[in-house]
Amino acid sequence: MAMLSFERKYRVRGGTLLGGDMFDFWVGPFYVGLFGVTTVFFTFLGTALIIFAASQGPTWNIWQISIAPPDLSYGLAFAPLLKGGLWQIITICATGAFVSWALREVEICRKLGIGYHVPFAFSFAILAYVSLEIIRPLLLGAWGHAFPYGIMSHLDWVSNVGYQYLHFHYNPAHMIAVTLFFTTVLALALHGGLILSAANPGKGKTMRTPEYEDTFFRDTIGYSIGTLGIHRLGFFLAISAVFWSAVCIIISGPFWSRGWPEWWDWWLNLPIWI
Ligand code: UQ1
Repeated sequence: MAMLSFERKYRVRGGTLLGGDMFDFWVGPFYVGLFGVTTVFFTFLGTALIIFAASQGPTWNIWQISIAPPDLSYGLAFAPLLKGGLWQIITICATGAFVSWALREVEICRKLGIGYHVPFAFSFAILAYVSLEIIRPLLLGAWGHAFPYGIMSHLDWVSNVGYQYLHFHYNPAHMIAVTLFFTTVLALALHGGLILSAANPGKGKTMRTPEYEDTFFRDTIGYSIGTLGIHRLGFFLAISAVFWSAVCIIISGPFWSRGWPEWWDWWLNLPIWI
């Protein structure tokens, strides 16, 4: 079905989670919904506050602008606006915008009668942000443990927090996360390559079918995961990478405060070495 007639057929009321029919409409190609309204609200307020916070800082150099969380001494309390309070409100706006976006995706899935896989996957991206900016600071007892909003400053934060644990690559959950990230890009490269190869057999030749794709992998490694399977694998690898990233940073501090190389002493301390 052509896209325009398909949209006419499916642009019907219903599927909303909250607000009933009140915001159940489209603006051009975009579905709005209550969560479209809240996304726009949090995004505009958050962006305006970022620009205002930057205006109160020492520079307009895009690389150097930084909006820092409150000092550790404020603990989990609200801080004055120019001493981390803006960072706190910006964080509320960012989380509100991300969650609104996910819920708007859910409403669109419900309208279309499709599964919730896209908002489910996106919720892992939200988890990554929330782990760093909310869950870990809460567990450590101060907003000052969160990262600052700045292009270079957030990179400095990552570097500093890494060195605080001496050598972050010895963090076992970090090892699992990195392995999953690399495996994700390997899977996407194989899949992208395979699809393009079947779609481009050469000038004047007809596109190849999935049997050709399966056969390529059966011939090379004796196994094909299948056309649906490769997408299940990609989905699993990608969300697992984010999940273990969240684990690796949340255990750093709240559950292990020494250097990560030292964590491996459990191996040397096994009673099997006599
Ligand atoms: C694969 O087996 C497959 O099925 C035909 C695909 O679908 C199009 C793929 O994209 C890829 C990459 C594979 C190979 C993957 C594994 C895990 C054997």
